Amino acid sequence: MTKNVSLNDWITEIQTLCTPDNVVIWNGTQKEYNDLAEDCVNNGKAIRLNPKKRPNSLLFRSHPSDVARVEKRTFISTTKKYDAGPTNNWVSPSKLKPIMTGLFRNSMAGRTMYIIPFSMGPIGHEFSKIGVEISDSPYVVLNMHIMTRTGSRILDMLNNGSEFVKCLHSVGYPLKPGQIDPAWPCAPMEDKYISHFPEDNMIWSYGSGYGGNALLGKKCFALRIASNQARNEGWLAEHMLILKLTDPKGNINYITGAFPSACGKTNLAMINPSLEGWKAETCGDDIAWMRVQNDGRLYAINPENGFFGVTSGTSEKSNPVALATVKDNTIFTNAALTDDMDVWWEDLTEEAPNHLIDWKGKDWYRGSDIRPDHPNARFTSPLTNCPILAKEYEEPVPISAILFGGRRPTTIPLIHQSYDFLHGIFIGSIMGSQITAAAIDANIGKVRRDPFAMLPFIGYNIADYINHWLDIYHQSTDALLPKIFFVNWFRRDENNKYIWPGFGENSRILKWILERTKDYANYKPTPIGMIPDVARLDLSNLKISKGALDTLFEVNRDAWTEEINSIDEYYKIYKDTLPNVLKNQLHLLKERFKI
Ligand code: SAT
Ligand code: MN
Repeated sequence: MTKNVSLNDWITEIQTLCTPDNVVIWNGTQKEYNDLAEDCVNNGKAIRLNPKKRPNSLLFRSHPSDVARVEKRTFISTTKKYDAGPTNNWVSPSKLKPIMTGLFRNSMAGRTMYIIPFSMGPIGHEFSKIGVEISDSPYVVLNMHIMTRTGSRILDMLNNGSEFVKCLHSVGYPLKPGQIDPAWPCAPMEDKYISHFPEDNMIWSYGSGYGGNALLGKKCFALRIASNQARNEGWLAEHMLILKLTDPKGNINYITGAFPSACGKTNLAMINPSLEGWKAETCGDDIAWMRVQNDGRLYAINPENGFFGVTSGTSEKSNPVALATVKDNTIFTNAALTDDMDVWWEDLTEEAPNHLIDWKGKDWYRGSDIRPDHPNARFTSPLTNCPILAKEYEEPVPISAILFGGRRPTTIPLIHQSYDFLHGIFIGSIMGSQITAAAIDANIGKVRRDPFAMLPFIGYNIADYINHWLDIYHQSTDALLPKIFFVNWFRRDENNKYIWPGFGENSRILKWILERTKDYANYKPTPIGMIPDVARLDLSNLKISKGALDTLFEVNRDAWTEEINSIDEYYKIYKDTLPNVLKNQLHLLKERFKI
């Protein structure tokens, strides 16, 4: 097997428990990838797309019940309930481990068990961490191959004794001899468990094959387990994109942005600036690992190696770079299939083709009142497919600004800046957003608080998480740390239409943000923070009415009185653990409004 004793012991333990038919160690070669992809096509698990249109690309269709993350079945399992905190589902390890051991027993019968060594972050980098995912899903293997650095290079590090996070995954669908395997095996909802054991650096995921439930390097490791490691080691694991911006004079700045799932992180990470002379390049679109370095600045690196983006809404207008990114070597999940064996999703073209095969494998005709693709359909593409990937994407980059944001139809202006870092922590803590299809939830569209866009991803007690941001603050000073902003591209008018054009036009706001990081005076103080002096905002060549601008930058006292009441109400989740920084900042906000 391997030369890592603890890895060998674990593999033997899991093999004995799950009783797979075969065991394969993933070496990470292109040939292995091609062979496994071909197997999936031959076994009816995947469809090969037209090689002339979409070379080396596959379409998978999930089971209709297994289409997104399942937050209700996601657990943080710590000895003490306090350590999971009020925002996580908690079950003690002594209760959860026996339940899940029972589920895992013989769960891989009739299947191949893959052992996937992987690195989150560039191989061997001081910011990086190693994991090993054991999975019985070829879909997971193919996706992990794209999303992480996998294979023998990591095995070499493990052979030299590297520590690793144990990531165990099964689709939860053992096969009896002769039983036919469905295209997308998975377990019923009540048997799905996405469990994290931070005290053991371990993840057990059972019953789902989809995205963040199953590609364990992503949300489970790089956010939930890594946020625990980050707390212990003094850094941050955040749900943030990383963007490089070069202004017309050639000045380079990097920003990060935290937005909940399916709120435009990928679009912002691949922005095509409308402002002349500005250049944007992508470092990451979903996760940032950040550390204060010796110069007192906060540096960020993308631990992933690929994009797992939402297809829905991706078009030449909204994100031409993403379209170029998915042109080949891509896995699509739950997109619709065209007659010429290519993929289609809502908004890809203005008009849908006449005929498609929908994500459930059924004929679909234009004019149908159901959509042909799933709203959480995804593409998996290597980072290196991105035509504007920054050359330094494998290096930590110093961050000038952190953006927080979400989908808020009312109340929150297009942009405001926090007065200082502590006020920024407060702004992160009160973030809210309309619920999207990225998680299975009946309340799509309803606004929920999603602090730091990390609500489903903080792997420990949220009060400690807020205090950890404070610890990071104490590692440096306001002058050197990134400036913190709150953006809302999603403000709507009385007819429920978006007011701000968004996408490339967001570069106008990014320009103001970078000016503010250099402290150019263009701002107006308001009780919630600093907003642009609209007269001096770069709105060149943009058609937008004065009324629209007034609404976009309005700080309405009545709406904010309601918002403050709702924050007071929301903060009750902390009970008596509400961190002082939040208490003080809420008090200051009320004072500024004279409430
Ligand atoms: O399915 S994932 O969790 O990987 C994507 C997302 O929800 O952001
Ligand atoms: Mn995400």
